[in-house]
Amino acid sequence: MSQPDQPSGTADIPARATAGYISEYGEPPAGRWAAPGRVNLIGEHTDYNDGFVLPFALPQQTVVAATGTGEPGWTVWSEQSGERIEFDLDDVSEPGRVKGWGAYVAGTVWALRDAGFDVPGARMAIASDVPLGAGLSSSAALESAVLTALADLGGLDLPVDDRPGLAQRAENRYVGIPSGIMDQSASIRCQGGHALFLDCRTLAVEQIPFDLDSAGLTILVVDSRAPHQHVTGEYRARRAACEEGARSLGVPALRDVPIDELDAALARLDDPMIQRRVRHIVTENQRVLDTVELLRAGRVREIGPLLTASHVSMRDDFEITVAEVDVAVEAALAAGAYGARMTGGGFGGCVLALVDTERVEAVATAVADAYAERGFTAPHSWPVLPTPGAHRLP
Ligand code: GAF
Repeated sequence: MSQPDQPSGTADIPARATAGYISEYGEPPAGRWAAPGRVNLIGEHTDYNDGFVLPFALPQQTVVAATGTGEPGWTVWSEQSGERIEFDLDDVSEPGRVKGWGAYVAGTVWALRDAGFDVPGARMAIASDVPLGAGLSSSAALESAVLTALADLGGLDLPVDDRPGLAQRAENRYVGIPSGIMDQSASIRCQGGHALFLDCRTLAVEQIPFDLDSAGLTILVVDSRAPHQHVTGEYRARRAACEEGARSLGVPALRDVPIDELDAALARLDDPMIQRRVRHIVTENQRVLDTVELLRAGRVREIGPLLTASHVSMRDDFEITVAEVDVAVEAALAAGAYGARMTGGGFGGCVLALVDTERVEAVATAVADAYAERGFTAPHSWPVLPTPGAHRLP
């Protein structure tokens, strides 16, 4: 647990955004806005099937230090890239004009303008400790932090409930990534000490108390550091398979297949691959509902088997895991975790494990040892607690 480059989750990110702002623009910013990354406790690939998810926000966050300029045009410096970019109204007149990390910022401006908002011009400096490419929603954190900053600076009449959809639109339409609504919802709508139970069809949310401390439990996040390959292509393929399954079954979305009709539904599908995809989504939705029931009853430890069953379903039915995440899950379970699963879109990324707080070191060490035995790049592990969603910093 002592790797030097594990995410810090500490208060120095706001200070770094401020320092970057001052060094780039020669004066302090008007304000600073933070938005977190997320882990998804359970409910994977269910969001674009109109289903249920249960993420919580991480201590790792993206901070935007910003000032309105009073004229259309945006200048953005990013600590991670060391670059400063500029874009103007022309660049946000249609999707795709700004590329790279700047696309997430320009896309957010585009989505707001496209929804009819008068977006203020601004200078921004961005710092973050949400690991990139680890499946912890670094892009949603960036979109959400920028959106929150611009909404505040411009005094935009934009209810919190409507914000995730706009941030998602920036990613879907401007950047061109076909993600669902979960990550932006988590980054914007999560509350400290709670997991966010989101119905991705109605967008209704319930804040579910997730009190790990008083149960003597910890969620350990393990970054598998497996190289992400073909992620967007595989994600698109999973979406397409789910849509085909829903079409074949004559339902608007796989959310509409009740768990007690799953066997009959599977019997109506010819393609074994589509059967597996459908089974994952239908059983995963049920696992989210079961997890929520247990958490409502304060039976936190008992969610462990549901987490592990979710992993097995992602491994065998949805086929989105890789050796590194499977090994992390197996090693965590063997070292005493109550449950463990890959979290996020898949093909690498992170695993979360529910462990007794006193076993955190032992579980992290067991995973690191299992990686060393197989010659995998050493994993990074750190404990996390549910933190608040996007907000203005004092
Ligand atoms: C990625 C996507 F961005 C989310 O919308 C969700 O589909 C997730 O993968 C899988 O649950 O994070």
